[in-house]
Amino acid sequence: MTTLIKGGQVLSPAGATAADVLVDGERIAAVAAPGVLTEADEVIDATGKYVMPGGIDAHTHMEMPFGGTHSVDTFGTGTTAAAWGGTTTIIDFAVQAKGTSLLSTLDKWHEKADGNCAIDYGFHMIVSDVNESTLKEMSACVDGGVGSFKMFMAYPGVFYSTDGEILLAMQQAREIGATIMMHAENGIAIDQLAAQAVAAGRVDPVQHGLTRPPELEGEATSRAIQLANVTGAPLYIVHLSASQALAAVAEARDNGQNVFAETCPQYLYLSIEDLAKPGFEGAKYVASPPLRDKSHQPDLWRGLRTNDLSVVSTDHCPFCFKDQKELGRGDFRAIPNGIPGVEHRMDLLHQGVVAGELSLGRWVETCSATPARMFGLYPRKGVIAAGSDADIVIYDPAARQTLSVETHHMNVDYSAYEGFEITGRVHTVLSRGRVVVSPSGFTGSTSHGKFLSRQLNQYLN
Ligand code: DUC
Ligand code: ZN
Ligand code: ZN
Ligand code: ZN
Repeated sequence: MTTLIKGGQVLSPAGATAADVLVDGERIAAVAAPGVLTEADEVIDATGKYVMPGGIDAHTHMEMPFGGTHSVDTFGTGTTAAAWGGTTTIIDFAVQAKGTSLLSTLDKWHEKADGNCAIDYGFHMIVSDVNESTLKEMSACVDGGVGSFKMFMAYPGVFYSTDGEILLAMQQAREIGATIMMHAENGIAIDQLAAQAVAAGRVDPVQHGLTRPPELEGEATSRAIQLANVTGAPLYIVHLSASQALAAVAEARDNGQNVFAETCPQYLYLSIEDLAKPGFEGAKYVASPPLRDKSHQPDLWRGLRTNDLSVVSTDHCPFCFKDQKELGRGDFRAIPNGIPGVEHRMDLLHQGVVAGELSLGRWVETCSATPARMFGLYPRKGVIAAGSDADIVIYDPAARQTLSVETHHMNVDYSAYEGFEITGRVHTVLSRGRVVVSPSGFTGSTSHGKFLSRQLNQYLN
């Protein structure tokens, strides 16, 4: 079965080119000047639209155990919502519980995801119990297609690792070519500030932000960078939110160190003003790192332009307002941390293009091409080229839509972007050649997505 996508502007990090794309089965068969390709079983008219590589969201949390509850999107609902928004690959996090092995953790996450995803998916591994066997198992994870390991300088007693443990894991990562992903916030200091706030009766959601100051993200980021420097491990800072942290990343990169970073739409578009909304409304915006003062946002946009921020991921971690976020009424520390967003990343970043903050090329690069290379999926994913998987988004840059819980497809009872007016909209989505979203709706299936055994970081290996 062949499909010809004709009349569109094909996007790549170099920008837009008028070209037609022929899909044969699961792959792209040819990309050619307009009108050259003529034979196909089906034709999709992409006139006036972008034809772009499907989005790659390298940071999601489906069915994630957290604070005694679970994030509410299953792999099925979350990957379906992702597809609606033009994301055709997610990389989710398997979470090692203390006292368990990495390989049993990987098995457990395969059980959750395999056969239940609408789009292709891979895993990173969260390491929360550094010991001799964990360190040994890291290399078996790489063999299993999981060559990136997230560690936490935050959440003491849960996911937290000491500097010594981080050092050991980094030495091992260096040895096996793996990348360490770091949640860089000084959790030891933050826990003291949070306890002081609660003791003083300051228990509202905004306290979550006030007790996690940007300086403690900057400090932890610098510390992670120096540990990576000493060990020679590649480092990827996840969900970077603060100017201080960005400055540390930029300096390390200028010094030639293999340090990379991502930011997330919520840090570009939401702020501590949302956390400070009256009543308990702010709980909807509790995530870590917290939403910052708006003054950080111009720096983040600049970082995206200069490549000090290489990737945009969502950190999609949905908890319902009712019954889940509400666990933290009376004590902000008990609000499950996370913001839903897997469906809206492509649209939200397109607003950056519309506003002149980001070029078309950088939009595609930060949302698809770079995550593909960073996490070993290129050129199978992240590019419109002959031989690549036919993961293709046809995007109408002129359509208008308003984001709302009433219309989104994520399995969560609120939208962090309620009422946002968006210019641009996904028209059609192909996942490995199959139309999974079309103007008439979702046409995919949650048994379609395949596990992606990933290579190591392709910027270094
Ligand atoms: N931050 C969140 O907001 N949720 C899950 C884990 C994390 O680091
Ligand atoms: Zn569970
Ligand atoms: Zn994190
Ligand atoms: Zn996360």
